[in-house]
Amino acid sequence: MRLDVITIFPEYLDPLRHALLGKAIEQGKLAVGVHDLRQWATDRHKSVDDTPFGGGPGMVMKPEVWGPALDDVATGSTSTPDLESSLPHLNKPRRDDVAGVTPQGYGGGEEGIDKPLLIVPTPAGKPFTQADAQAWSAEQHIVFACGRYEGIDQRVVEDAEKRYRVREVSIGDYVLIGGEVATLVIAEAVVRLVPGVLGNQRSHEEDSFSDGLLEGPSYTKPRQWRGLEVPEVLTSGNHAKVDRWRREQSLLRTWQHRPELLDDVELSKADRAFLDSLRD
Ligand code: 6GU
Repeated sequence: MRLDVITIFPEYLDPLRHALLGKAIEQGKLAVGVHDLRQWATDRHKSVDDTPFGGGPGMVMKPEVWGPALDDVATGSTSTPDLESSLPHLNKPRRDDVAGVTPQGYGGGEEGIDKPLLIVPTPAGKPFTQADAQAWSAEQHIVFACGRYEGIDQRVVEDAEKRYRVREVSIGDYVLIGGEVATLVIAEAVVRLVPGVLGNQRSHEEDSFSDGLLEGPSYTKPRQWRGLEVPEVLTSGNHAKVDRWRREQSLLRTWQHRPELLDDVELSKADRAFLDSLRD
């Protein structure tokens, strides 16, 4: 997979070189290019924004700068070197390393799969979900356009449809200063699902959201710590009981923190009985 990010704050994207993503770069499973938008500014002051038509506060990012930037990045016609991994990596296999997963697209009508995917992070976008992360993990080339200020001239997004499949997405109901941190969030959620990057297939089949429920609590040794015991069922050796207990912990957490998610989950008779017992 190749990721390109266009931003006026390239150093903000440095975390992409570290940890899991750094390892993916090191292993050749990921290439990342971070591009300074000002490269495409044409005036003496390298300005990238201007006052909004119709008046109002803030500034809007200029189409004459973003247009050529997106043209060049779509075709790889840039001079920026790719990011290097921060890790002098110990090529030590992890205890849970197994073959990766098969990425799952959304299925059905693929619009111009040849075009790269352009992600425009914006609080006015469609909510980003685990299903998007799963689908995008099968992409060859994803470009992120990070806007600052009051956003990017909307004609840039419209025009980009010629060369990209464009998605305007939000990572939550709050406002960030710009799209950079949202890009880090989305990139991490997507890249960890690229086959061979995370290592352990089961660990994301059991992720919160993958089955529509939140994950329950986890425990490790020691059995007793600061007077607190690990739940007895987990040390019982009874796998059926452990599975049932974990399912109920997931149901409990979801009921406590995200009750609306329960509307879209397939519930067994036993699940319903457990949830009914909570409501009493
Ligand atoms: Cl994706 N971008 C910005 N700038 N703010 C946000 C956001 C994205 N998602 C929530 N707030």
